[in-house]
Amino acid sequence: MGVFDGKRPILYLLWFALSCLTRVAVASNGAQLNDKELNVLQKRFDSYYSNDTQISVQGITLGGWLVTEPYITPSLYHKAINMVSQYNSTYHNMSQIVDEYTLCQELGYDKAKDLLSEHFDTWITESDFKQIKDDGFNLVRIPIGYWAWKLDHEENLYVGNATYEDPYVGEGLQLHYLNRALEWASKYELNVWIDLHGAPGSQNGFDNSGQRNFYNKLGWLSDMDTKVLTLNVWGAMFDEYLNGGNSSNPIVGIEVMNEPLVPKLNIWDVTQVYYEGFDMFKEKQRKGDNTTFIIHDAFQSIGHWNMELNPHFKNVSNRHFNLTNVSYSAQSVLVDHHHYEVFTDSQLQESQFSRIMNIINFGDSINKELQYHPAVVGEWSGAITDCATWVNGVNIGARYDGSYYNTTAFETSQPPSGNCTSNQPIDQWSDEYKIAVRQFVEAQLATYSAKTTGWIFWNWKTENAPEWDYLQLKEAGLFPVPFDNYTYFSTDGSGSIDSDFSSSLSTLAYPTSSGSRTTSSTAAKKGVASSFRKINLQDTELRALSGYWKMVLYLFPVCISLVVVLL
Ligand SMILES: *[C@@H]1O[C@H](CO)[C@@H](O)[C@H](O)[C@H]1NC(C)=O
Ligand SMILES: *[C@@H]1O[C@H](CO)[C@@H](O)[C@H](O)[C@H]1NC(C)=O
Ligand SMILES: *[C@@H]1O[C@H](CO)[C@@H](O)[C@H](O)[C@H]1NC(C)=O
Ligand SMILES: *[C@@H]1O[C@H](CO)[C@@H](O)[C@H](O)[C@H]1NC(C)=O
Ligand SMILES: *[C@@H]1O[C@H](CO)[C@@H](O)[C@H](O)[C@H]1NC(C)=O
Ligand SMILES: *[C@@H]1O[C@H](CO)[C@@H](O)[C@H](O)[C@H]1NC(C)=O
Ligand SMILES: *[C@@H]1O[C@H](CO)[C@@H](O)[C@H](O)[C@H]1NC(C)=O
Ligand SMILES: *[C@@H]1O[C@H](CO)[C@@H](O)[C@H](O)[C@H]1NC(C)=O
Ligand SMILES: *[C@@H]1O[C@H](CO)[C@@H](O)[C@H](O)[C@H]1NC(C)=O
Ligand SMILES: *[C@@H]1O[C@H](CO)[C@@H](O)[C@H](O)[C@H]1NC(C)=O
Ligand SMILES: *[C@@H]1O[C@H](CO)[C@@H](O)[C@H](O)[C@H]1NC(C)=O
Ligand SMILES: CC(=O)N[C@H]1CO[C@H](CO)[C@@H](O)[C@@H]1O
Repeated sequence: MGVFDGKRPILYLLWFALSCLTRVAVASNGAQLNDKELNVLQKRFDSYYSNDTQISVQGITLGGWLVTEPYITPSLYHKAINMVSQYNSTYHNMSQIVDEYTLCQELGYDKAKDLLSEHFDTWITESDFKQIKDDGFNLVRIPIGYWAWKLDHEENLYVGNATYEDPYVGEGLQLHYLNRALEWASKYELNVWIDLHGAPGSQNGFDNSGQRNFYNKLGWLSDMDTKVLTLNVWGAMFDEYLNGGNSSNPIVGIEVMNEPLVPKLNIWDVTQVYYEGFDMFKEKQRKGDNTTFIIHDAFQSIGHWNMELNPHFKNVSNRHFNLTNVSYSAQSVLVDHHHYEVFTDSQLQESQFSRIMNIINFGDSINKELQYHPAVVGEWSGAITDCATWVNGVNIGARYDGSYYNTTAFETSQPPSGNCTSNQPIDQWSDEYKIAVRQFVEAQLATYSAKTTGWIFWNWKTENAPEWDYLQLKEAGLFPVPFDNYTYFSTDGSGSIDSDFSSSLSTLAYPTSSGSRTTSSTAAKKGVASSFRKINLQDTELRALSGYWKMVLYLFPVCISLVVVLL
């Protein structure tokens, strides 16, 4: 999860233009949708629903497990503080343990290993996988840090005979749990997408990379050591997880780096290492293996990666790497976009209507990208504020109430948006807030299901950050069960549609041509079907899958057909 939603100039421009328009056209700036706004949105969503077989990733992330995050499991961090203060009487200040790096550093290897082992053992178990399956998800994204591939902490020895010094616990500990997770995923017929969430030196400075670094230069790719180690770790991942490994391997995709933060990193460096990783990936991937190479968009605008890693645009790839001898299609690469609405002041001040319109426009722009690469919204949440305790970091406050600016060196000229309440348990939220969150979740589900290769919610669970917590949201009735059982944006035409809308509102409801999906629906089915026939799933796998759509889902390249249609 990113602590800021990147620089997407085009999107913001779009958002800005749109929110200006909408504020003029729909006279409401409130936290709640008025009837007119609801109608506009319902109309828009109606154009999404059709009898198309829904072919999309419906995923969930197991964040805060193999890479810990203070806001997901604050108790782990409180325990660490207590442990340190027990043997160090001068330690009574939380400021030194703010991420997994400092947790390991302060505790020392053995104590950190004990604490983390207990966490790995208990935070996610087989029953989570069973429930993920029962709840209808078809994919699990599992974040892991590069330090899992540390071989010997005394020698600072890593895979590929690299030496790199850091305090992290590794030596195969996380891999043991990952392998167990893969067995559970196989047992419950869930696909897995592995996500390298932490890079040597940190690729973004967010605490979820293992190492928080708000103010200084990032370490990743700043020297050859971090790059060599990254390539070694990728090599180990590809050796282990490509080519089916063995019959029970449920891995359908490997995301080589989560949220590399450009412009704090150089875009050219990131692109270059993506190419080197891809070349290695293809070198190690045997014929017949369909595992997808996944890149995060590095906070670049939608469309930025269209021509990269795309065999139809060799003029673009040649600037970085000659893939002349590599056989691949544009569909071998999937682009992962993350989207949150809470990490800038301007996002926090949006009305509910413009927040949802923003999602709709985001979906439309990703849709245009699908003719180049499949694209998933690989992180999103129910959050409409950044109030969850520690979501911006240990001892860091929220932008929403201004406390962020009291606890960091960042400044703002904006007055606070409001007072935080969503850091409280859901039963203490106002009805208005609950409605806003449920609508926001529905809007994202509807949009990402119809307009993208699919979605992955962040996160499966947390201790006390309910807006980011699927299980708590579901329990409180703020996440649809099943996923398309909408309360506010109904799929059956029973929504409160007023057919007599003013033309300005209709334009708003249909800012782009609405035809592409509906007109192509029959063709889409044909495309999927014919591409599916070409994909000879092994018999065992076929038996393991129940519905037609699930079979299709099993393979990411499903978008091939969508793309064929769109072209
Ligand atoms: C889907 O198809 C069924 C039967 O063909 C039809 O009754 C129903 O109205 C259709 N729904 C939509 C949203 O088109
Ligand atoms: C105890 O904590 C203090 C303050 O955090 C630190 O400076 C010191 O190095 C620690 N001592 C030991 C033995 O870890
Ligand atoms: C904790 O330590 C930091 C610096 O290490 C210091 O800025 C802060 O004031 C301390 N807080 C308390 C409560 O002692
Ligand atoms: C690993 O690296 C060390 C020095 O860094 C070297 O002495 C050793 O021969 C290397 N081992 C292998 C198997 O390459
Ligand atoms: C198959 O692969 C999984 C995941 O890598 C591993 O846990 C399991 O032990 C392997 N099984 C065999 C028989 O090698
Ligand atoms: C590569 O070629 C495409 C058209 O084939 C063009 O749109 C694009 O601008 C070119 N890019 C570069 C970097 O030359
Ligand atoms: C591609 O393969 C050929 C034959 O093996 C080799 O001569 C050539 O150098 C390779 N090209 C690149 C860019 O690796
Ligand atoms: C932030 O600091 C300002 C100035 O000291 C203070 O007025 C305000 O109450 C603080 N806000 C929060 C949320 O702590
Ligand atoms: C926060 O609450 C206080 C006290 O109820 C109130 O005076 C203030 O206006 C509120 N701030 C915002 C931004 O809503
Ligand atoms: C849809 O959700 C409602 C509550 O919002 C629930 O009563 C109903 O049973 C759900 N439908 C299905 C098919 O589960
Ligand atoms: C990968 O897809 C191809 C068709 O695109 C299919 O022939 C092959 O069996 C698939 N491999 C696996 C392991 O499913
Ligand atoms: C990075 C690199 O070496 N690019 C070269 C790839 O091949 C083309 C010609 O096919 C050269 O123009 C590039 O410089």
